[in-house]
Formats: sequence, structure tokens, C-alpha cells
Amino acid sequence: MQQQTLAIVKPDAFRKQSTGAILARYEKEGFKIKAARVRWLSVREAESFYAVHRERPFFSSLTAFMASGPVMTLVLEAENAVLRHRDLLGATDPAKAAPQTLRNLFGASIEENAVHGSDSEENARQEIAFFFSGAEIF
Ligand code: RTP
Ligand code: MG
Repeated sequence: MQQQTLAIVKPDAFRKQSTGAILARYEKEGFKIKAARVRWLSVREAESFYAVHRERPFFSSLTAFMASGPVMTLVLEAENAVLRHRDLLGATDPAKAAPQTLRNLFGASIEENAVHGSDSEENARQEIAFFFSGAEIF
């Protein structure tokens, strides 16, 4: 079943100009890019996007980081896209991410870990709607 997921090239990877390499990897792995946009989140938008983590000790640091520079938000489509994308990301901590995963290749720390990916089909739907209208997804 074709499925969509939301990816965010986070500010660390965007700053390091890793965006092109990440997009190339998506295409190589068979993900179709259905929407893509560069944006600079406000702290408030980052807080709203990561609201599920608001009680976590790293919340204020995470949201400041996510608002620290431009990001690229993407809608990716593939068979079983949500899980396949999470596998391609690797573990949250790049030091623990399997070789050749995006976080292993491009992440710097447990916070500056290069890419976000939706973790369930339901969250993917919500996260895609957070950033894109239906008319912006092709
Ligand atoms: P994401 O939501 O960004 O795809 O990452 P994830 O599911 O692998 O990890 P999650 O637990 O949802 O955490 C969201 C983001 O918060 C930052 N983080 N910092 N300092 C810390 O211990 C810590 N733990 C998580 C990371 O940027 C993580 O991706
Ligand atoms: Mg998460």
C-alpha cells in the first residue's frame, strides 16, 4: 500500500548543506517527493509541532534548535513509507544509528540528528497537514 510520511531536514543538516545528499538518497531508496518546502520555524511553531514532548527535559532545547535556522519539510511517498523512512533514519542518537542510515551519515548528536520522520501513519497524516495543504502535495 502506498503511504505518505513527513520528513524534516533539520537545521543542523540544512546548515551543513546536506539537503541535496539526503534528497538524492530518498530518490535512490524509491521514495517519491510529493511536496518540499524550505521554511524557518518560529519557536512557537516548533513547540506546536513537537507538543507531544512538552513534558520532556529536552523540550526547550529541542524547540530552540528546530527554530535555529531554515529547514526543509517534505512529503515522501512509497510502499510502507512511514516504517521504511524510520529505518532509513536510524536510531535517534546518531552514535547508535546503524551504518549508512541518514542519522549515522549526517547527524551530529542526539539532538542535532539531521532528519525528522513521522513515527506512525496517524502521526504522518497529522504532521503532513501541519505543514502542507492538499493543493501543495503533488
Ligand atoms: P524525530 O521525532 O525528530 O523524528 O526523532 P525520534 O522520533 O527519533 O525521537 P523523539 O523521541 O521523537 O525525539 C524528538 C527529537 O528530540 C531530540 N531529542 N533530544 N537531548 C535528548 O536526550 C533528546 N532526545 C531527543 C532529537 O532531535 C529527537 O529527534
Ligand atoms: Mg519522534
